[in-house]
Amino acid sequence: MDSLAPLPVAVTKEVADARAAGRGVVALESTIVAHGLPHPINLEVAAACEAAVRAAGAVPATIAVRDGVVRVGLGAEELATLADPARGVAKLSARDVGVCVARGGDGATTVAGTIAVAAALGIAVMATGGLGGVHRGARETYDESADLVALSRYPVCVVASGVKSILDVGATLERLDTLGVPVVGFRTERFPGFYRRDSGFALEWSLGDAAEVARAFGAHRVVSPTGLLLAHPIAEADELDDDLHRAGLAAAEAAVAREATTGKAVTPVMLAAFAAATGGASVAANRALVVANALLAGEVARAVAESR
Ligand code: PSU
Ligand code: MN
Repeated sequence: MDSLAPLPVAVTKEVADARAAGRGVVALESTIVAHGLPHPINLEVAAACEAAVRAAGAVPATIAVRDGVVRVGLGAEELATLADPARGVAKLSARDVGVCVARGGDGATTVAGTIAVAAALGIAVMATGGLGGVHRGARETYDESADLVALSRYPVCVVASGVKSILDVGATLERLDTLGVPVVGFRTERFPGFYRRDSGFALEWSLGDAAEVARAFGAHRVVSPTGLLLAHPIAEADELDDDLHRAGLAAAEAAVAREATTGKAVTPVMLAAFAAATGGASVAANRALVVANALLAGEVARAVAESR
């Protein structure tokens, strides 16, 4: 059985039963809860994502570290702790998980941290809102999310609404190409723009249903060790208005410049500034897209499980 042994791991009964029965499991990240969305909407979104995975007939496994234990599936108390801004839990990329466990700490996993754990456990599908990527100005700062390298390293199908639109989308797509990560649209030939349906970039591949995605990912895994990015656009009704989106982007960039933000804080600071500048409209869009991604991930996980 795939495991994280000898690390301390706590798997919920729901997830353990699903794995034993060969049912579909979807890994969910926890950084979006701890650092990506404001309190208390973050808690509501976490619950809605889990419900969406279940509605698709799969089982959600939200991943985090609590008291040095890797948690696969979270209870209400653990979620509340993560979601509480006063606790200021650590943001764990793949490189941070081991150190946090050894220190007995608490942390929320990013996409990178989540797929590192998921891959070790044999969980093949994960959902998030928008993948991290190459930041604007990376030519000077070298700021590129470890999500990209993690996707090139761990065989997990990540369902996301493209990458966050605060990023340099073109540069991110070039890096995914270099890293050998397939980028596949779900019922779209345009790379999604997170809060918007179209980032302005075309896709080479598009698939039409979950079974087709499961087949494509299964075939990909035979010839490559990388994960796959399934690009799922936000629903038309939930898209952020174009002018609001532009205002949000400007505010996000201004906030990072004003506060001279660097490192792990860049993305959370940008998302918070974006939310303030759009009067919370970006939070509503983020909620809608991540829940829709969780639902689709549940369908893909089911199809993957059925194909085994
Ligand atoms: N998607 C969202 N909101 C988020 C994130 C994704 O809709 O906050 C998080 C994920 O955890 C992702 C992280 O891995 O943002 C990227 O952070 P960074 O740019 O520091 O790698
Ligand atoms: Mn960064």
